[in-house]
Amino acid sequence: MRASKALLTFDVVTLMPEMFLAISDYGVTGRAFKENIVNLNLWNPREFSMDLHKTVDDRTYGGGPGMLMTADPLVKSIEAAKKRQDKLGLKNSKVIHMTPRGKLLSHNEIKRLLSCEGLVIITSRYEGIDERVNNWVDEEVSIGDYVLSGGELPAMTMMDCLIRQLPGVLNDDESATQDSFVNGLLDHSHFTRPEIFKKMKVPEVLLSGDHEKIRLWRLKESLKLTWIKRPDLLAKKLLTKEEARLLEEIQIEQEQGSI
Ligand code: 4F9
Repeated sequence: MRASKALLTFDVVTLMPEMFLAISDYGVTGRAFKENIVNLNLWNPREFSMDLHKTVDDRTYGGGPGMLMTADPLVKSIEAAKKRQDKLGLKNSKVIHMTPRGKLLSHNEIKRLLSCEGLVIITSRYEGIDERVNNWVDEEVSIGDYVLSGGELPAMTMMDCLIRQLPGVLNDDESATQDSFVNGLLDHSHFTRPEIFKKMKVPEVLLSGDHEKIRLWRLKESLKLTWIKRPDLLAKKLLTKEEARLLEEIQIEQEQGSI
């Protein structure tokens, strides 16, 4: 057990707290929670509902289909969660609502959020939340241009991204330093045993033991994959001299029809 304080504390507001077992009890993230590198507390607005039936939703003013999460149980949950984070003395704690209208999550956004020691994450169900709750929200985050059945999976997506960046979570073998997006490029392709699979061979250079040659091959692969699959990423990236030279090679090879 880790004696020192967690690096990141999540307080999640959700009507479906059991869903978060997916992140707290499994794999790399499960290990991080077990080792207390990260902490998770769950706040169910239903427990803050004042009426007999523990209502947390209602029809929208102005009519139309769908229900909204009402303000009072949500705000009570947020305030309880914030109070707990304040008591822990967490620096730069933020309240985030997972919503399709939020700022798109990216590796850069994840790096920015890593400056927070505490996050209160609101996950909504139904058609969303009463607009007035936004007076308690610091940031809105989206994981992509699509609508899900609720904000829980987006919250867990963001939490997983954050957790794997924290020191001590990944071991050397799992290191995130060479992941896709870290250097603004897609990861290169990978091969493992056997050396020949259904007549397909592993690229010779990877068996050469020449680390500099392998580094260059991988960088060129990264550039090639990014150029083919995600040219938008390349357009945003400042290339090093070496990268620019490799990209030129790739473009010439492509014109010659060898890619
Ligand atoms: C949240 C979708 C963040 C994408 C929340 C339904 C959502 C979402 N990114 N969809 N509730």
